[in-house]
Amino acid sequence: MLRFFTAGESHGKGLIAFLEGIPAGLKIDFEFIKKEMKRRRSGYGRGKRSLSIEKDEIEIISGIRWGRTIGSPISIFIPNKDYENWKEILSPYEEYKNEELYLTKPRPGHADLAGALKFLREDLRDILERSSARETAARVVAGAICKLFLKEFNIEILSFTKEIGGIRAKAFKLPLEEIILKTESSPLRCLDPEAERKMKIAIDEAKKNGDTLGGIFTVCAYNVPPGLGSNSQWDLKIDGRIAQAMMSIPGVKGVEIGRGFDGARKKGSQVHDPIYWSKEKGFYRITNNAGGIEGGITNGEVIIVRCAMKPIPSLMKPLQSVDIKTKKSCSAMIVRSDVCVVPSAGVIGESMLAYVVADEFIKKFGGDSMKEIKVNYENYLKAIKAF
Ligand code: EPS
Repeated sequence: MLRFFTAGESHGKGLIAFLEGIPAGLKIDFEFIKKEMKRRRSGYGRGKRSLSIEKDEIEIISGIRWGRTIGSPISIFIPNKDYENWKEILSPYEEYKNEELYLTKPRPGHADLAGALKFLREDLRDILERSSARETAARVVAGAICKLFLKEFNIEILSFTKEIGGIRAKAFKLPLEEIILKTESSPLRCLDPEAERKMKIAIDEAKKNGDTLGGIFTVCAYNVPPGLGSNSQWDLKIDGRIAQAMMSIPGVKGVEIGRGFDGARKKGSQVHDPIYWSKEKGFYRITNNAGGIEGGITNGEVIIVRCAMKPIPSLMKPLQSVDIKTKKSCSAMIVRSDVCVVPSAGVIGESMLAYVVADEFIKKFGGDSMKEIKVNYENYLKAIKAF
């Protein structure tokens, strides 16, 4: 079983990613991790901090020796470069406490007020520091290791931007390599250049108006074997686990798998994917409306997940709010932020999907070492072939 946690405040000393359960002997490609961190930090619509302040260099604390995992918990530290400017505000020591710095004007749509009520905190900073999407840097470092693990079994995960500010990209049927090539050279990680041009204009417009934009991103996992997840109990269904993982990404308000909500408007005969068999391929489908999952179990087709992200709640032209100290009506606080983070959210979605698929893979094929898990996996593939 894989376990994955993060810790750290947005402007604190740094973030920690903790990953336990990756088998021993996995080769760690540090360049790959570096690239993944950069992919998350970049994108048109990002603000000053992620583009020019943070570097997301990683420091391995444990679990990796001489380039390979050793089976012990992996912990990784990501220092926050911006901490230099926040040392006193984020200090753990009481002598730095300063009530004049309290933030008391919650942003509608942010965790500010709900969190202040939950933890009974008078300074909204105690809430917003942890609910900031800066935390997702730690998810991506853990996700990169899960991806490296999955690559050993030829499983690849990618994402692309489907929609920003209501502008929808055309659908393309492209091979895996081409999707990767096109998204990696696009500032919005979008496959449709015409839609991307309009999305960029919409982002510029939102920025000019002190506003923000949300959108939709798609995450896919290729070459996943059939049989991950289970139909036998509600909390073992892999689609349920994926939905929870995706919904945990800051700003995500909707998740669909395969045809999702659109399938609800169609007849059964139009939605379900007919089954075929050939000696070379085994069981296969021509369509994939199920998004690679049937009955909470992977069916061997590509896993397709689509996530809806609301616009960022930190507005330069703030909405109506109430001061939690005075209870007087006010405008919500204004804080430095991004305008649109949908392309980054796609990369974070890849990490979350990589974590769930790697966890299910390890559960099914077991093993404390890569050698052991590879033998178990080969045996399962043979059993499926002979079925
Ligand atoms: C974020 C607000 C911005 C972003 C940050 C997430 O930070 P700040 O308030 O310091 O300007 O830059 O994202 C990152 C730093 C990052 O690496 O993703 C927020 O409130 O969610």
